[in-house]
Amino acid sequence: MNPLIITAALVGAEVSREDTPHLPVTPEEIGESAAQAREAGASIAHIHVRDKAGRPSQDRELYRQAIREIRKRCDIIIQVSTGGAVGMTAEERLQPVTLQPEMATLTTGTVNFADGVFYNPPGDIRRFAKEMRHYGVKPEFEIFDVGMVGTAKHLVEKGWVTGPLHFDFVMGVPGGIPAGGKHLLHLIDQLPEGSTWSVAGIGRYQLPMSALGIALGGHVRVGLEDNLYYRKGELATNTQLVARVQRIASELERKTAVPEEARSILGLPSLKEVR
Ligand code: KMH
Ligand code: ZN
Repeated sequence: MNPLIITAALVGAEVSREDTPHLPVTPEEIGESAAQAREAGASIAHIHVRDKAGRPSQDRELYRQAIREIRKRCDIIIQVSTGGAVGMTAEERLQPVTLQPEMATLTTGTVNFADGVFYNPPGDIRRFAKEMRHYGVKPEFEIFDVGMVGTAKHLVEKGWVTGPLHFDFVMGVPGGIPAGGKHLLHLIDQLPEGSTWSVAGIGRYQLPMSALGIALGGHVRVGLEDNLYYRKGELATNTQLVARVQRIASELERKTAVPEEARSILGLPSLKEVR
């Protein structure tokens, strides 16, 4: 099987330090958490940033600092969020794309998100895709429900996104597609030939969905953005969550990709060419 890409979703926007003391919030903490996740087997760091009060932010300068802190320490692929937090405007959310990170998320539809609405109307989706193309940023399609795959394919048909395509199925958000094997197989079925995919299970679904992703030849996203617990009642660190996936993959005879291998699988240029 192809080497496994583990994405570490280190921060997120919905979790706070009150929920867990292990959440990285400052640029230095995000840099340190990314380096530890890389050491444990992650090849992509999916990041959000926080302001001084720990609130979710999409501030370009904060992203610049976080990216610098990560790069000081390691070669992990840096993927910024353009989802931000529920309620943010498109302008706010797009800020980190202008820093030309290697990757950014692109959600291709609106979805209820617990008590809020994660708003992604067609005009915004097109705008996000075009900005990413303009700045040379590879999108990761963030799929919270089945219809979003069709919208992603439409962007490709129009030429606003070009391959190779990468999808992340976020499963188990209240309001989105439930986490489960049948739903995952259905999502995989919708993908254009040659696409790569990863799966992120929310909360207690993180572990079983990771195991399915490994076994089915896909890739896996874990981290505190999606799940706070190692097991019931026991808070996790990002490193522990990544290391567990690495161990399961190893038991299943699936090698874990280092960042340069992940770049090659995803069709990204080598870091040496970027630097
Ligand atoms: N915080 C969610 C509303 C992304 O990073 O692109 C959206 C999100 C997805 O986290
Ligand atoms: Zn995110």
